[in-house]
Amino acid sequence: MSNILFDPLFGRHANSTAPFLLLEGARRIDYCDFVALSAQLANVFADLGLVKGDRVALQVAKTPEALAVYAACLRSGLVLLPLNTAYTTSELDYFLSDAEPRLVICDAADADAMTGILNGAELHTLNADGSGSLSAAAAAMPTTHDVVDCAEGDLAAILYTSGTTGRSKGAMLSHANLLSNATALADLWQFTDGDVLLHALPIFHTHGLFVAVNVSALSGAAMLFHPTFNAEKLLADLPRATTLMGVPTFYTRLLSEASFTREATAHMRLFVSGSAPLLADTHTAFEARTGHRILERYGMTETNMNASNPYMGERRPGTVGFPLPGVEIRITDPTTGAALAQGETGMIEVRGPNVFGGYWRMPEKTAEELRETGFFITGDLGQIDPDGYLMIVGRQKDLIISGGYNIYPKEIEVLLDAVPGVRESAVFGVPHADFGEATIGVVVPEAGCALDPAALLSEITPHLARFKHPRRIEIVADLPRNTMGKVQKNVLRKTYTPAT
Ligand code: MCA
Ligand code: AMP
Repeated sequence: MSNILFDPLFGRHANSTAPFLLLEGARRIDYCDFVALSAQLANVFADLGLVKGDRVALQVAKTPEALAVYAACLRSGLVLLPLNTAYTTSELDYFLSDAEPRLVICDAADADAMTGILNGAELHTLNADGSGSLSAAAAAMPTTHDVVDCAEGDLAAILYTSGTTGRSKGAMLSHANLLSNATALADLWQFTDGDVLLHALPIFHTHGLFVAVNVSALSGAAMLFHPTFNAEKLLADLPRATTLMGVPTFYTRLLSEASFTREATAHMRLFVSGSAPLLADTHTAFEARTGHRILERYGMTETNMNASNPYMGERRPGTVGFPLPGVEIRITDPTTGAALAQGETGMIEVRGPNVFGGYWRMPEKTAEELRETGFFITGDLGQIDPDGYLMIVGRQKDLIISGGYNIYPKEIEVLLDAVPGVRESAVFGVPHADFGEATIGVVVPEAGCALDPAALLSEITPHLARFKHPRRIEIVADLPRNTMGKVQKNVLRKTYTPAT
């Protein structure tokens, strides 16, 4: 039997008493115990009749048990569908009806709401303290389980990423996608079993789940596993860590802590940033304060990580470094797709073993973004400097990134436009000191209609995860448009900057 992802990540540690998860209050879970828990969970899934290729939806707090569900899916050949805990029932309804999971796992407090949208799936509960029906069922199971054969193309996970024009798309990630990326990153960033990663990211996205967890497990490293990002708690654990991975908001928040000093970070080996642009100013301030240069890298849900600044060598602010080993990056004309010369600005396209297989049950969307040649059209605009460093200079896709979370304006505009009395709306991001970007909506009323921003917000927010809520809504007479009639969001951004 061989499972190309589970074996190197977890299987080979089945007898290891090295620590894997370091938790609050001196609690620790060793690799062997984690692997045993994954076997018990896999036995629960098998008992329910789940078979290779079935989907398992997971919307729960960050716990060791939740992470073990991921490992259990890998060893069973099941496809994990991790879901942001902030999603509302109407957001979840779409994901569950599209992905058709056989099993849904949620907090007991959400079980009633979830029951209404299960669509025939089984339901188990898993709470923030690790209790729930799933843990109870697992406890009664043997700690051995025959790992299911999984080859390169077998699906490991589906991660939803919102569409710029319509419905969310499920990015299908294979065992080989995840393994190749973890291998490249662990090697490039020189991870070893002596590392202790401070893990304060959520585990329902690529950064916290695949980059942080896979790189650590592949290297036999331990993780200080924090349920959420809390600067004070993070600082308290810093002396035990060797590495940290975060979104830029982590770093700006740490810089606002007086106790985050050169001395406090002297023992650290590596700080990695990604998921959103790290301002060159933050990079510089961080180095001035700590003496460390943050290593910025660039990735996407569809491609895992594409590029990274070097571990050895110059980490250049405002750039995301070089393509990862085995990954090709080219810059093309966004209209014609023709390759551009080095130094010219255009669409960033990516090809390599990291690139996903397509969108779940959306062949047309896949064909629009994934070329037959294997190049994925990222929607990010970039340029390669004379030394080969990739710079992301903008985004062609209409997207806001707030604190590392993606917000697709279209999703909010559709809701605003549906409110009676609204003629049209535009949603966009403006610079924000903490989250990088903050979401603002401008709304044009129908002739003769009086609209109230607060009332508009209360109409749309029940349908949207909290992080997608516009921080401000303005009522305007009309929207700025170019000669083609397209709304000029760049003009709106200028008008409404700063955010408050
Ligand atoms: C929380 N809020 C937010 C965000 N997070 N609003 C906008 N954007 C956000 N990112 C809401 C809260 O619900 C709260 O609402 C209010 O804003 C203030 O929250 P606060 O307590 O300040 O925030 P927090 O709970 O401390 O969270 C901030 C955070 C978190 C730690 C930066 O957002 C986070 O963990 N972000 C990481 C996201 C991530 O992992 N992205 C990777 C995606 P109220 O006013 O009701 O209290 S993977 C990816 O992008 C690719 C592949 C890549 O390259 O990595
Ligand atoms: P997601 O679809 O959530 O995986 O978000 C991927 C997007 O995040 C990319 O297409 C980029 O626009 C953005 N992104 C990720 N890392 C960086 C980075 N280091 N700098 C700028 N943008 C980034």
